[in-house]
Amino acid sequence: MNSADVCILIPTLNEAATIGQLIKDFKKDGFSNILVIDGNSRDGTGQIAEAEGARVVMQNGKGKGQAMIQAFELIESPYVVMIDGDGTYLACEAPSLLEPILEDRADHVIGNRLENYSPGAFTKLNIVGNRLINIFFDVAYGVSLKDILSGYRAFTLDSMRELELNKTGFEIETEISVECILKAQRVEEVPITYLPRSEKGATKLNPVKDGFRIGSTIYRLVKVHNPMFYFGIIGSFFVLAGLLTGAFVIIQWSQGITRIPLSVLTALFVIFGLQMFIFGMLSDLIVTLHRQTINLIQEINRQKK
Ligand SMILES: Nc1nc2c(ncn2[C@@H]2O[C@H](COP(=O)(O)OP(=O)(O)O)[C@@H](O)[C@H]2O)c(=O)[nH]1
Ligand SMILES: [Mg+2]
Repeated sequence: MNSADVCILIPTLNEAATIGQLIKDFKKDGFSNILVIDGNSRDGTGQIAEAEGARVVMQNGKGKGQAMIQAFELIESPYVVMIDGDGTYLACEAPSLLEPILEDRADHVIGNRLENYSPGAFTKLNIVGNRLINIFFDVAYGVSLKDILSGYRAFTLDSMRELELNKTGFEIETEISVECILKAQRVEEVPITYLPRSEKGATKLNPVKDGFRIGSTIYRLVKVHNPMFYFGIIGSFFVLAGLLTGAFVIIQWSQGITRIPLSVLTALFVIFGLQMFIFGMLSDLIVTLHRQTINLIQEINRQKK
């Protein structure tokens, strides 16, 4: 591999404490094609990056997601490594992320932080939140990925161009992971080191607010992949509510009290809940048939080539 074929993409927002060293490390390892997409930092991040020889582009909107989407349009190198500018990831591990791609085993490689992280790199809340989000993702999408929120990734330009991305904030990694699954890309995970943030720079991620956004993104996007899961959760919620009110109605009835309005409500809950399951089954059918059509089209396209 020619290292000029690899674009190192770094989103930054006020990372003056760490960006210089990170760029130096990449250069030392032979990667000189470095693109910094900066969120109009006010601490001189952009100037430092430029002085170290990176190409610096100011993002024209807000949020890490918007920055990444904008940057993806600018890249022309066949391989891309994306990495946070906060010094929590090691530049020297980029080759191990690229390896599965260069060996043509994968289109998209995720650096898995959760196997080998330094003490203090994650807060307790972060680690619990990360694990829950990954379990939720795996159940919803039927895959076994361990760290879908990782910010250290490698992929091919072609595979990245296939992804349809819209999220502007910290949901971007979630959306990338979902899109890789929806586009049936070959995704592999490689264990990486994860270091604590430097004391000088604080995280921009709010664990509760962004955690909730990430969870709801996983849920909303699953509709077109696994509709039974999507509608099943709504259905279960209503059936459960119906069982609770129903139990109350029966207990009261056995004591000689008849609760007519609550009985009607129980019936509505249960009927609506079951209807959601039927919706789920029908949508599942549509998605399966659609997938077969897409596969067929891809097969025909491949034969044409
Ligand atoms: N361009 C740009 N970069 C951002 C923005 N928000 C965060 N970043 C960068 O994205 C990377 C990850 O953000 P960080 O706060 O470290 O999130 P965490 O790693 O999930 O805690 C860092 O390099 C940030 O500087 C933004 O709005 N615009
Ligand atoms: Mg970070």
